[in-house]
Amino acid sequence: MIKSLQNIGLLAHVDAGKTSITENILFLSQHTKQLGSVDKGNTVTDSMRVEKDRGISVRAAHTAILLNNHKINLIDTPGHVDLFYDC
Ligand SMILES: Nc1nc2c(ncn2[C@@H]2O[C@H](COP(=O)(O)OP(=O)(O)OP(=O)(O)O)[C@@H](O)[C@H]2O)c(=O)[nH]1
Ligand SMILES: [Mg+2]
Repeated sequence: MIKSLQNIGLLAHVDAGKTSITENILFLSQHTKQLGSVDKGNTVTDSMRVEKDRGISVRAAHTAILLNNHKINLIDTPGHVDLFYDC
């Protein structure tokens, strides 16, 4: 049974590390078996072809973790301002 639900949006300037920290949260909470890298194009939230090729987030991506029955939604947003307004 889920005890609580929190929604966390990661918002910061371009290349601040939003996608990298999301990837680390997933890995360190044991929701993924390998730590992906933006530079290798294998993160969970930069899943579009254009995101992998360019190493930038193009659209907001949702993922979630469950810790001791507390669910935390993570929204990894793009930092490029022209893309941010498309979220
Ligand atoms: N030195 C250093 N580089 C980092 C760190 N976190 C991320 N990077 C690098 O910074 C670059 C951008 O990281 P991202 O995680 O894509 O940053 P982002 O905020 O999601 O970028 P956008 O979504 O495009 O705005 C990549 O080359 C990462 O390897 C960090 O803690 N230290
Ligand atoms: Mg990103």
